[in-house]
Amino acid sequence: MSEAGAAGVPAVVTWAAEVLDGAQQTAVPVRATQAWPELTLEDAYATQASLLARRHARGEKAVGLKLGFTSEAKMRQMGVDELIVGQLTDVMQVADGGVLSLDALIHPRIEPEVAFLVGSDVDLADPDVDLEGAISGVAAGLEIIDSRYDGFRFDLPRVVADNTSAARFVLGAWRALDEVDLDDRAVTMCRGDEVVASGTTAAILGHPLHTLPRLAALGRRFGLQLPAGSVVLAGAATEAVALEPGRVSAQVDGVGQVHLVAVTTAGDEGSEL
Ligand code: OOG
Ligand code: MG
Repeated sequence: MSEAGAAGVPAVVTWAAEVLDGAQQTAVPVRATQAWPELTLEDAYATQASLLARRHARGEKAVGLKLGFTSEAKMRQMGVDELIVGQLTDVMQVADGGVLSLDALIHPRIEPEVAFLVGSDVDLADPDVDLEGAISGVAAGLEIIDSRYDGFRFDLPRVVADNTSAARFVLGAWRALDEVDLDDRAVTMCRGDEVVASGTTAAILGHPLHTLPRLAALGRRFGLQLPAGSVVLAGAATEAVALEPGRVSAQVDGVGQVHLVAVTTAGDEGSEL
């Protein structure tokens, strides 16, 4: 890690967390080109932890973890080629079918997700942990990402520090994992009636369950936790698209569907409502 400041935390970590937290709260992006060129990946995860500690101190509750860049489509779109993990809180969750105001977001994008429900406590510090064995449910999801960097431009350490662009998420109804076949199922995202992204669950590391050992390894390396009841987003199978006012839905064949309605206070809900 970089040079340590007070309490052994590198000064750049505290500074980056404060700046990214402020950018999220004010919806004013940070210039990626000026954002801490010395930040290492270790520093970036420490920054993410510091950022989340600030949010938890404001009363937000940890509700799960999200993976990023588990599909070629996402890696290609963003120019990053390593799997990353970010953290979800209760205030990020929008009810299925709920209304999401875009006013507090910078340049939101939306992507379809496969979500898992962790049914029993797992100790990610245990190198032999069976995370798949602890999964009790699966659902279709939507993730709204909103990079706190200008132009949605970043590299690996910067997107990790920014909590992997996490902004909001929506979950469809849970299905029991053993009732669902996740192998090569169609994933479709629609804006109104128009299909805006389509892919397959096979795009997610070959099969969405393949993300779980990778998540366990990242969780162990960076000290993350996944108590019973946690949500896991396995990563988008398709590219993300710009989120504009209107209805957006995602469907994962054989699993279910989920939707939200995006609005601005100007009252422009789009024509699809
Ligand atoms: C980073 C988040 C990536 C996914 O599903 O791959 C992610 C970004 O694209 O800004 O959530
Ligand atoms: Mg995602």
